[in-house]
Amino acid sequence: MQLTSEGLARAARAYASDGFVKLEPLFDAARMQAIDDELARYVSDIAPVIPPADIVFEKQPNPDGSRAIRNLWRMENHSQYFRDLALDANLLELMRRLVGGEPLLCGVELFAKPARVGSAVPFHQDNAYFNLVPDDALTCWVALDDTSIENGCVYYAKGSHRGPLLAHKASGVQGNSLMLDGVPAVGAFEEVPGVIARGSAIIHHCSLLHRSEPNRSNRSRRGLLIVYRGAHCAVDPERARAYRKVLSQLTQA
Ligand SMILES: O=C(O)CCC(=O)C(=O)O
Repeated sequence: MQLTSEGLARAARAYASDGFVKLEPLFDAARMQAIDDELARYVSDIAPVIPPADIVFEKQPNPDGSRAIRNLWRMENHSQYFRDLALDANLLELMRRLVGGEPLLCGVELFAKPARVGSAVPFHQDNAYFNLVPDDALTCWVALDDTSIENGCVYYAKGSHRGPLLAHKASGVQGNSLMLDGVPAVGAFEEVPGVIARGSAIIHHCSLLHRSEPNRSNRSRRGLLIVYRGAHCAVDPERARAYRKVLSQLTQA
């Protein structure tokens, strides 16, 4: 993907006003095939030997009884391919524009949402996890499968990134420890379903409210997430302490 300067400006405008922007497509068929190949290698050869904290399984097994991967975290630490993909010069140019400074890679992740057993992600703002000031961080969510309402696409609350960081509490969901404390008032925001084709992506701001539903279909819904922040952002120590407190309550429970 290489955006013209007009394309970059258009993407930056949509991102600033809505808190998210679609890139249709981001990667071509050859790149998608290479990502699939590396992911297959990752699952068969790498996942069995990564630290337990870097993989989360669905509570429910696959219909054939096998364990279903829900999330893979910190993939850039275990695969040079995914690290290089995230540090692609064209991608970094776009991220530089959107985070308003030098983009730093925070992580490459998989939200797998397997057919039938893929679980929901509660409403949250990513900055409840990151605790960054200013909140110049984002996620580039790349569709490895076509997404739909039925297979659990992500829903984005348009414009909600302009509000403050809201209170979050422990969610009890493995893989997504935090959820918004309460639900946004009905009609407060327009919720936009992120229905996109394989190879397309949606970039969302870390203060944007978003969520996803279970995969009720027979089709997998894999998202590869690449997270960046501006080098000028710093972690707010007080908020980070509050987040660690929630985490420690979870591990003691
Ligand atoms: O993929 C999903 O279902 C949720 C993704 C998410 O929470 C995120 O992109 O921050």
